[in-house]
Amino acid sequence: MKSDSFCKTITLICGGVGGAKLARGVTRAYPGCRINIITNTADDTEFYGLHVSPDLDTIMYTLAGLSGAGRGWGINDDSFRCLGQLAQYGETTWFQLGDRDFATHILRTRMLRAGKTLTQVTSYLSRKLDISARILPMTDQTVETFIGTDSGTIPFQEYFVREQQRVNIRQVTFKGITKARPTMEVTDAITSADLLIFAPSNPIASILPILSLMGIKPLVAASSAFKLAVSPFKGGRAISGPAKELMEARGLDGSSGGLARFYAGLIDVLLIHTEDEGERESIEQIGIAAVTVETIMKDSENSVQLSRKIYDIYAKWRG
Ligand code: FO1
Repeated sequence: MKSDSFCKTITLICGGVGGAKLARGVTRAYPGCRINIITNTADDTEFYGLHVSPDLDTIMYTLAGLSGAGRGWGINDDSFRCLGQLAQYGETTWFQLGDRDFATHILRTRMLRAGKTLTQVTSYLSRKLDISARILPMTDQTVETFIGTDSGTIPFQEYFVREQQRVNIRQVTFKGITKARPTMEVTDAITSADLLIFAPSNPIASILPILSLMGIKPLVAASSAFKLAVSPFKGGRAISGPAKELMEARGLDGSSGGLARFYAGLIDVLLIHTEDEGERESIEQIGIAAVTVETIMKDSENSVQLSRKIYDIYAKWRG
């Protein structure tokens, strides 16, 4: 599909795995458009003194063709010899950093220490990986997600990876969110968008940190772009990951209906799975049009099909 007179800039707002799948479809379906991918960084962390940005890396590796199948994170067929050696030295190694993946974190950390911003580092790495879409960290400042559990508060990666999401969630907080500012690149990507897409990422862990940055919600609400979100729920359950549990921890129903309340005032259309047809009425009462489609992206072809469907809905809306 080529760029046309009314869709020049597409901006995707996303986290890691669900975001990467849709980003892959959007970049293939709209090769002539300018594509911005605003990415969550609130689950960034440090291991062995290195800055790890899981969501930025998942998007980067997927668009570079280094990842996409299997686990959904890291580089396909990576080896883990460095991690094995760290284990022999008695280090904790529950976070699986592959050998090739280490290269990204080493370079990123060196550039950050030399005074580059995360936006500049991401742009540099993307260029080296021949990625044409602009991958934009939501902020250049530090925001950290913490999960309050029955036995204390832990950083997000400890909850997600070390504890395998098996703990009871009482609270989700974003340390640093009130001080952090979206970058100029991020605000430009929102104001210049013709089509603004919220990916089927975890609404609380991935989308909420972006929406919570100062000025972002009003900017999205006021944007003249066509605004659409893809639901990560199917039949009242999350397609993958702890989206339902985290929504409930924030007092929202973990379903497409709950998601419509989450996006109230921010989007025109919510794409829901065909199994969620029964939720249409409650979504439309909120003032959001619901469209049922196959939202599951098992492979690259599904991602392209979903992206084309989004375009068709947008084109119809534009008239
Ligand atoms: N997720 C896991 O479930 N287990 C891992 O060991 C793991 C390692 C990892 C290494 C680098 C990276 O960029 C991501 C990694 N992830 C891993 C994924 C990541 O922790 C989560 O998918 C996101 O934080 C949730 O968006």
